[in-house]
Amino acid sequence: MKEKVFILLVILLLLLVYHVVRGDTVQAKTVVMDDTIKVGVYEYEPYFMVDSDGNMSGYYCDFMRVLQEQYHFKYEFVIGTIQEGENRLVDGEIDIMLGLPMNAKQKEKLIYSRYRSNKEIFGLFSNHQLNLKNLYSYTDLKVGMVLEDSNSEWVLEFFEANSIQAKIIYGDDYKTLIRLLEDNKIDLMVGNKSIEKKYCLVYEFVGSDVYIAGNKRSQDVLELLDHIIADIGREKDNSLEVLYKQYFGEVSSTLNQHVFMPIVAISWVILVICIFPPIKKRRIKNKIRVRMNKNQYLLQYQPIYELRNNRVVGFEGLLRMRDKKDNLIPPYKFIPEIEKNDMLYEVSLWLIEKAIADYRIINGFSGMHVTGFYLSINLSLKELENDAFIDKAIDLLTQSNLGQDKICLEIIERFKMSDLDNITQNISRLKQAGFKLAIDDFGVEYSNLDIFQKLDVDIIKVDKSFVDGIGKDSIKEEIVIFISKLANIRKRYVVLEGIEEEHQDTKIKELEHDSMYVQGYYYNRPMHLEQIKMLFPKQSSQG
Ligand code: G
Ligand code: MN
Repeated sequence: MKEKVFILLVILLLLLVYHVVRGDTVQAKTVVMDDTIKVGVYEYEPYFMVDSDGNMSGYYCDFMRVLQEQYHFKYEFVIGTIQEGENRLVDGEIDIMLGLPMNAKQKEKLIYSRYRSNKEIFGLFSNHQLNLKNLYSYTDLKVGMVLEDSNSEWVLEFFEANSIQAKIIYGDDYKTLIRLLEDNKIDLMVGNKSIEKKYCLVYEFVGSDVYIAGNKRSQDVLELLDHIIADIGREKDNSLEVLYKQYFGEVSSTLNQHVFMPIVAISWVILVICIFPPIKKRRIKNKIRVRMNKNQYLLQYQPIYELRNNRVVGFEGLLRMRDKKDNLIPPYKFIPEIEKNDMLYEVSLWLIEKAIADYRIINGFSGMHVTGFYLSINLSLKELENDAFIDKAIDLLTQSNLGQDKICLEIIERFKMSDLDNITQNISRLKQAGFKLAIDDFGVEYSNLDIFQKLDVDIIKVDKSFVDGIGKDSIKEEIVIFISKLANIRKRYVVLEGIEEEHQDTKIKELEHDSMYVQGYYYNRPMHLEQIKMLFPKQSSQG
């Protein structure tokens, strides 16, 4: 850690020296620019607006004009979303982009001007008279945000810090959010201060600085603009300052950057050491929330069969992710990120909601309404131990009116006996509310037969490692037989999972008893909802 700080300080010192030398030579250096500079902008009042006749106006229009008056160069605007602009910049289709925050996604491929174009004021707006206190009383507060907006992170952080429960609805742009607000589909939206005249400002934020960004090939363009801005800054009646005042009222301290350079540099050290890691975490959290919101996560389902009559009695929902190219990503590639960023809590709630919705769909397919038919999802022990999580899970099920025993929570058996007391109460609350409960991967690690007695669960899922031993390893096979018998006596169901071969199926059929279920690749791989519909068109409904 000490080394890191030392290296940073050296870099800083070099930066400062460079800066001083450069500052002295600004005037001496002249840059000749013949080509038209392509300037990326995005529509955002009052920075850049286009009316229905295609007339452009706003701060950035005037800003570029002021620069051009100082030093003649040719430029044209290329309009798009922030994301499009960033991509165009990386691909070299444009030379610079106005108003890009430092935390742009592809920032390694970009360079930034020394001049910060603005410090942004934005806020939470409503079309009702609301104040901050009102927000706490909402149980179902809906907040609109623009996807990929760097400001969203601050707002999410704000909600989290103030324990305000909010559901985030993402829109593609600010116009969409305003429409949602007008239609009362959202209670609040994140927006620029310019809409303050029309909507009630509930809370004001100061956003991140935005810069003029360039790519590796447009370094000379950025230098030119920096020089022009510095030149204007030296004039007595600084026309950029006048312009800024005209749009934003107060004087932007960012215009006289030279004075602030050491301060800026020191804040960078603080940022790198203390603030970046939490921001990164918040960004990942936000990304995970966007994925939930856009249904980029999904459940694939694997059938669970009742051995006695080959009926499907349920499905285990397995979490998958779809990437931008529509490929399915396996869980080991994305679940660690969810866990590391403490998002399993939210994702697990999302899973419950998803399973409830999917239950209604699958149960609508012919033959899928046998007695006891259920969907199960996996839950970690950490969530089971969390009382707040249990409250929310119960709320979701109760409000859905789905009924008893339709959703099963599979809990991975990784607990020691000492944990049991903590969780027995939560298990009984969940059961009372209508959840089925299963112990997953039973037999591994702290296997303890007392669990049969102590935990009031409905289903025991015997770990695949034992099932693999059927016909191969007599001890493992005996364990499977023993657990199955015990479960039968204790009136629990048993699921033998991970059955892959015919001989296992044959052997299991010899052991079979009334409450034995099976699951595995031998029967089916996990599948999408549509595949379920096609694979089981005529399963007879019994019971
Ligand atoms: O721990 P849990 O039982 O929830 O794990 C389920 C995982 O096992 C899923 O990822 C699922 O795809 C996988 N699975 C299900 N059936 C089989 C099987 O027959 N063989 C193997 N190797 N994996 C299986
Ligand atoms: Mn499972």
